[in-house]
Order: sequence, then structure tokens, then C-alpha cells
Amino acid sequence: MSVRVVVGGAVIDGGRLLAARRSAPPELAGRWELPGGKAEPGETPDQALVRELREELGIEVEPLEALPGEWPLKPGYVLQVWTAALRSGTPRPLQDHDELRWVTPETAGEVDWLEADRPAVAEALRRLVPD
Ligand code: 523
Repeated sequence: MSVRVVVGGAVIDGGRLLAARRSAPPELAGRWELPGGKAEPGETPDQALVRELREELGIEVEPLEALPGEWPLKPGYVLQVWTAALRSGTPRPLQDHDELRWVTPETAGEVDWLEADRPAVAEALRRLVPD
């Protein structure tokens, strides 16, 4: 059986990284993530990322770089993370999230990230370009 890719977006806007608090399912609600979701059959991870962030946050992003590595999720799923530039729109929690927050290297530790996201968050924070 092939492994299904879940893509997360490390959305970078200058010196800030976007964090999103999940509202579902119950076991993940309240935890913070790099927003994204499952790639559909026939979709590349970066295409999936553009679609998911449009649907979930109402923003247009440009995928920039696949972070090295992938991280196991539930059986049959792995997390891959792309950095992405915010090209248009203001992120709003339209579905799956109930709060958004821009974090910096100083404040990123204040939110309770999902375990799988933690190494990618650390990597993404190193790529921020402070204004
Ligand atoms: N993760 C995760 N980190 C992370 C994402 C985007 C997802 O650990 N940054 C996990 C959470 C879920 C699984 O990956 O167990 C699927 O993510 P989800 O629910 O965001 O994917 P969707 O939105 O494609 O799911 P459905 O549309 O509900 O199928």
C-alpha cells in the first residue's frame, strides 16, 4: 500500500510564520499546526498546498521550497512541509481552524504544536527574513 502525503505549509511573511489552531477532530482540537491537508490522487504536494490554503484560509500562496525530510503521522500517512510566500489575501480560519497566529522565533514556543510539525517548524523559523 502506498503512503499518502499530507502537506503542511510554512507560510512566511517577512519575519513571521503562520500557525493555525485545529478545531477538529476532537483529539487534535486545540493543537497548532502548519496548515494544509492530504494531497488528492494526481495532485503534487505543492498543488495540494495551494488548494488547501485557499480553501482553509482564503489566501493565495506560492510554494517555495520542500523542507528536507518527512515525518510519520498515523499509519499510512506522512507529513511533508513546504515553505510558501503569502501572495494575496489575509488568512482567516474558514474551516478546520478556530484561531490563527503569526509567530516569530521568540514566540513560536508559546503554542502547542502537533508533534509531527515540530522539526519542520524549527527548520522554517530558520528561514524567516526579518523586515
Ligand atoms: N497533520 C499534522 N500536521 C499538519 C497537518 C496539515 C496535518 O500532524 N501540519 C495530520 C492531522 C491529521 C492528518 O495529518 O491526522 C490529516 O490532516 P488534515 O485533517 O488536515 O487533512 P485534510 O484536511 O485533507 O483531511 P480531510 O479533508 O478531513 O480528509
